[in-house]
Amino acid sequence: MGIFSFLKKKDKAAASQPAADPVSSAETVSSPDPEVPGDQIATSEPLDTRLKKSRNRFAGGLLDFLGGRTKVDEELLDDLEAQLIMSDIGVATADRIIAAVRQSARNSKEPDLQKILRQQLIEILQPCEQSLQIPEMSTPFVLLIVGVNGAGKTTTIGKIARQLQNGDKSVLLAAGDTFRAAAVEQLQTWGQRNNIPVVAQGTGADSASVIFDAVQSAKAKGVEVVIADTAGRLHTQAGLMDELAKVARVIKKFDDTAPHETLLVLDGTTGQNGLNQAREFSAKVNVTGLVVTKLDGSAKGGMLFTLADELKLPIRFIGVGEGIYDLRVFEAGDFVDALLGDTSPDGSIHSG
Ligand SMILES: Nc1nc2c(ncn2[C@@H]2O[C@H](COP(=O)(O)OP(=O)(O)OP(=O)(O)O)[C@@H](O)[C@H]2O)c(=O)[nH]1
Ligand SMILES: [Mg+2]
Repeated sequence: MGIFSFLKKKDKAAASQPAADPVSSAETVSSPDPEVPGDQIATSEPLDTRLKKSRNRFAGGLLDFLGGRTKVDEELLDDLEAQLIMSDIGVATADRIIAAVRQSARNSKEPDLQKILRQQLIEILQPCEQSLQIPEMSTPFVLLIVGVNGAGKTTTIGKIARQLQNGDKSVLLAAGDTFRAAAVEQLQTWGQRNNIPVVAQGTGADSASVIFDAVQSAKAKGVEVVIADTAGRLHTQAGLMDELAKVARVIKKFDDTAPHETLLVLDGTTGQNGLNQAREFSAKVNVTGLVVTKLDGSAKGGMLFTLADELKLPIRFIGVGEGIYDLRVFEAGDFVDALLGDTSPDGSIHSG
């Protein structure tokens, strides 16, 4: 079987066997399953349609501002920096973008500010464009999902599980959110409807032991991937934050290379707060990748640039809706294009 890759758009275009391609088969589904939560709003819309609201917030102001400005001087760059900061890009990152834009404009005889800006934005994100790979292993690949309350953890688990399932990977879910009464039920219901086993104990059970049991059970059944849900928590909840570190420690007793991926789920509408969350969670567990959700909503999108610039962590996926297929492998160029709008041959950008 080899390595399982969550496919990017360009990989999808190259794939000759659509049936073996989890993402494209997901996106071409035309008849949603009414029994599956989220399937009612399954979508095959392109990314720029899903990010329309974010684009209006991010680029709307930027494009109005850039329209008709031809001279690149310090006043313009100051104004541009202010616009970037208003789009949720942190000050330090905005500074770096402006320095790069200034340099690039100086090196060009007839600087095209929009093109230069687009290029700089892509350069910041590019190193974080690293899709999640699941290698062939003798023990289950353990994917631990962490984040604050309501960030979109459980929804993201459903979306990832569906992509794996469509790619013929066997999956088992661990109901590690033992804190909130409805959480175990939410995951169990979803698992039943999708034929994905869920290992759970009651509310109040020890999260680490639920996840440990799940990994053991997956090993016994030959299941390839375990996705472990955890309770939402704030960095100020010391007990819950310590519990996360314990979860990671306990899993290691079974397999000292696990968890193989710890995904931090961040709500894209929380702006700069995402950076603090990433730092706080990274202090407790070894965060190996990010998922930024809700980019279809009121997010401005600038948060990703700050995350990329400050943390250099892989951004594995972006969440672009509540539907089961609304999870995209992160691609820097695609994201920037969707955020800025189409660039026409004359270099001008249209926001839709
Ligand atoms: N619009 C939109 N909504 C999303 C996205 N991802 C998740 N949501 C919604 O966000 C809400 C919270 O999602 P959950 O998956 O329950 O979040 P959670 O992190 O598991 O929450 P807790 O378990 O309470 O900590 C739900 O209403 C989801 O439908 C997304 O990409 N776009
Ligand atoms: Mg949850």
